[in-house]
Amino acid sequence: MLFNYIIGPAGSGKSTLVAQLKDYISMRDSEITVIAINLDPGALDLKFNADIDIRDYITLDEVMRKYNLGPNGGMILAADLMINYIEDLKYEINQYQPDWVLIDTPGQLELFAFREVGPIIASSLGFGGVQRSTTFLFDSYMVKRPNGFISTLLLAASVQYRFLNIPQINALSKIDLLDDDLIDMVLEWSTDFQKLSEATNEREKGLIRELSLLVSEVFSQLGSTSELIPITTVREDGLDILFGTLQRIFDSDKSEFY
Ligand SMILES: Nc1nc2c(ncn2[C@@H]2O[C@H](COP(=O)(O)OP(=O)(O)O)[C@@H](O)[C@H]2O)c(=O)[nH]1
Ligand SMILES: [Mg+2]
Repeated sequence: MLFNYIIGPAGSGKSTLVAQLKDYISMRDSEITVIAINLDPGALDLKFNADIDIRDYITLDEVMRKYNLGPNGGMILAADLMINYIEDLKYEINQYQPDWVLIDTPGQLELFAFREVGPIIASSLGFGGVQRSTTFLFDSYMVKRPNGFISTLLLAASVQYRFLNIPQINALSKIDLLDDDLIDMVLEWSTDFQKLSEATNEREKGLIRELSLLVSEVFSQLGSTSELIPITTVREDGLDILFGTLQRIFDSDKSEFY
C-alpha cells in the first residue's frame, strides 16, 4: 500500500490535486486501485467524492456546538480529536485493500503538521507493507518573489522536520498561472541557492533582504536542495510528472517498508 499525504498552505490546491490525481491514476492504469481519504473535518465543499471521509466521524460544526467554540478553537480540537478514529479509518482502508491511498489534509496545514495528530496518523494508518510519502505544495501564487519563495521553503522544511522518516516531494502547484520564464526561475531557485541569493539581492530590500540572504545561505550549507516538481491540475502532463516521481520514490524506497 502506497500512502501519499498531500500537505500545503490553505488554498494551495491540495483537495483539487487529490481529486485529479485519483482520476488520473485510475484512468492511466486500471490495474491500480486508488482511494482518496478526506482528513479535513472542516471541509465544506470537497472537490472529490472521498472513499473514506473523517467527516463521517467528526465535523467542525459538531465540535463547535458541543464544546461551545469558535471556528479557530473548533478546528484545533476537531483536528486533535481525529486521533480517536484511527482504528475506524484503518478498518475502512482494510475493506478497500487499495494499492494507492491519497490523503487530503486540513486546509490549515499547521493543524495537521505541527500538532501531534499528523505524525501519529501518518505512522498509524495502513497494514503490512506500507510505504509513505508526503507531497508538499508550493503555491505558484505565493512564490513569485524571493521572499515568498523563501518563506514557503521554510514551511516545507518544517513539515519535513515533523515527518522526518517519510520521504517528501516538494511540488510547485498551479503552474498554469505562471509564464514559462517565471516557472524556470522558481525551479532554478529550488536547486541553486546561489541564484536565489542573487535574486534576493536584486529584488528585496532592508531587513527582508538580510534575512532572506541568511536563510538561503543556511539552506545552501545544508545542501537540502531538491528540484520542485512543477504541476497543474488543469493539464495532464503535470499529473504525469508527479505520478512518475511518486513511483520512483516508492520504487527506490522499498527498504523503508514498515
Ligand atoms: N489555476 C489553477 N487553479 C487551481 C489549481 N489547483 C487548484 N486550483 C484552485 O485553487 C483554489 C484552491 O484549491 P483547493 O484544492 O481547494 O486548495 P486547498 O485549500 O489546498 O485544498 C480553488 O479555487 C481551485 O480551483 C491549478 O492547478 N491551477
Ligand atoms: Mg482543501
